[in-house]
Amino acid sequence: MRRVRFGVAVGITGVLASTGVLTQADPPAGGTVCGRVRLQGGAPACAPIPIESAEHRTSCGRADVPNETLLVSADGGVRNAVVTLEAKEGETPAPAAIEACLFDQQGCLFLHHVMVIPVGSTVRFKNSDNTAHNVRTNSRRNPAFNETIPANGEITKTFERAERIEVTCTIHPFMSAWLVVVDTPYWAVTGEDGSYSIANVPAGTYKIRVWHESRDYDRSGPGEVTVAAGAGATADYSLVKKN
Ligand SMILES: [Cu+2]
Repeated sequence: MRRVRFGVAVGITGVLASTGVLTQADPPAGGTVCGRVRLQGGAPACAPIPIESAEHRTSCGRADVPNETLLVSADGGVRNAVVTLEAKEGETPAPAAIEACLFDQQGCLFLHHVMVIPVGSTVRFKNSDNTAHNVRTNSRRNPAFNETIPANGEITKTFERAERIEVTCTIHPFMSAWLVVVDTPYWAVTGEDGSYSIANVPAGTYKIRVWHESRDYDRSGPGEVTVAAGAGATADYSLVKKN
């Protein structure tokens, strides 16, 4: 498996994560898959999450934290949805692992609410606060852990299997985030407006999946996408409230 140093796999596509640091031959001419993930109907009010403990309010320096479980732009774009492509026929190429992805805690928040990493990647779970945090992974396919990270400390873990992992801090119950481990090089995380783009995808037909942490919504949109060399393909999705 190829390894990439110093990649930052956050809020960008897997292809971009490795751009500029690989020394292999240029990838085959490919196309781009792009689109938006939008919420159907009105966005629910997501009030900040109050910090109940006076001790935590003092150590965190705040009275509440933003509720990041469903971030929706003014025109309905859904942030932090994960879009992945898998080859429909034949093997999907193995993604390049990334060393030292930074999963930081600042201001009693996980700095990135959703992070995508390719399988085999190593993550630095860092605590940039002056108060202790904890990292607990509710994982099944990768070894689960539950470790305290002292103020300004960090721990390093490697994730070898594809899995969507909820990450929490057992000290501060209002802290949660997601680490999404993917076994494809073709992925993206939607931005603030719900848009995504996956570039340099070799021509072919792919299964396309959209994941968002909310369990209250179904995804509506295409299940596959066909990419032509040098061309763009659009795949838009809606999150539809379950009955
Ligand atoms: Cu914490």
